[in-house]
Amino acid sequence: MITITAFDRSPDGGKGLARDTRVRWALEEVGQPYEVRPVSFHALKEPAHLRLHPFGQIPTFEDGDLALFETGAIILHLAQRYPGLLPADANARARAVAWMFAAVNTVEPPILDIVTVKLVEGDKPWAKDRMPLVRERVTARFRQLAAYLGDAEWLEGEFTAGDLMMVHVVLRARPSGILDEIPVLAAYAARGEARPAYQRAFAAQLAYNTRTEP
Ligand SMILES: N[C@@H](CCC(=O)N[C@@H](CS)C(=O)NCC(=O)O)C(=O)O
Repeated sequence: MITITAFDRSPDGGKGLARDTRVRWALEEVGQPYEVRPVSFHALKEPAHLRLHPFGQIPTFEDGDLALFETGAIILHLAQRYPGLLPADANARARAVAWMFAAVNTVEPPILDIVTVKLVEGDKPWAKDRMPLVRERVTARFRQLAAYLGDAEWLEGEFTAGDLMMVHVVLRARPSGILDEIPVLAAYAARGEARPAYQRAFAAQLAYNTRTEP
């Protein structure tokens, strides 16, 4: 049985922003059952978890004697192992993988900066000046992505792991309001959210994060 880790209590309270959601989504897309092992913030930095994830983060992925960290690697592994997330044509597969890298390496970093400025650097005297610059960088990336997407449904014709990763990444900008300022991308993200596999993944993490027992 595949086991992934997730926050014991996600800071977003179940809005689907934590990165276990994208792994759950990929597992749902390829139809693989999985178990979730919750990890507390304290346990994240303990030796047992650090052996699985050198940086003390979630999610991780275990299947038999394979242990993985990094959502890009986990989702690429799933996409290569099970049908449903990568096209059959070799060049189209390579393009889909390029979009996975673009999502985590080009689009996600400025989005993370918004959270950093707000939550980590919010008390610094320069935080107020920095925020508009950081937001502008996210907006610029989003405009480029929206220009590429145009009126297409997905980035490369059919839905791929590249879209899965990109949709989850752009959703992380929703709380900032920037996603809704770019209707093409907001609609793209909504198409991702409408997929039954996403719905199941979202519902599972929401149910866990809103449970009433301790
Ligand atoms: N690049 C990593 C990022 C993992 C990551 O930042 N996870 C967050 C949760 S979404 C985390 O564990 N944060 C707690 C911490 O860094 O202490 C990936 O894509 O898997």
